[in-house]
Amino acid sequence: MSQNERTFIAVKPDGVQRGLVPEILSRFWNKGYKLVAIKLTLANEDLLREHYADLTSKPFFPSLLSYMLSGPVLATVWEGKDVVKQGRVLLGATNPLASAPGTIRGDFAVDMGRNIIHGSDSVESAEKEIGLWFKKEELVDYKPTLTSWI
Ligand code: 3AN
Repeated sequence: MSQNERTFIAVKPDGVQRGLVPEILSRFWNKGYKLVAIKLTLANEDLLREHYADLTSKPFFPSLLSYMLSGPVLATVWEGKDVVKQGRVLLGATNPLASAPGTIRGDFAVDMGRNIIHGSDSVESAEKEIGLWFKKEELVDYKPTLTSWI
């Protein structure tokens, strides 16, 4: 845990096309996190194979791949205290049947194969994922004026 911990959060193609981007960004801002990188991007297969390296042998991997390639993804990096774990709390459980109301998946998803959003599951994965999706110069280093208010 650290004040400067960072996580990678991606709004998946279904979340982007359902117009959920403003809602999702608000939840992270309202919680008190600092946005340090953001871009709308089309993933490619090589990137996704690295991003989901631990899932490539799963039976659902081909459908996960085509889902993630089906439209633009909003890739973001957020910074702040415990942001990796807190980000997962804001997301809700992977399976929408288990995700509590009040979480992003609990409020907006019904299908595990279309669960709107990705969030890093550990500080190590966050570092790997940030490096995969962003160039160093895309991470904006600034001091928010309201930090001390949160
Ligand atoms: P999370 O995204 O919550 O970290 P992972 O890493 O286990 O969950 O799975 C990555 C993505 O793979 C999920 N967000 C979901 O889109 C898809 N996925 C995981 N398990 C299944 C499954 N059993 N059936 C279909 N898709 C799945």
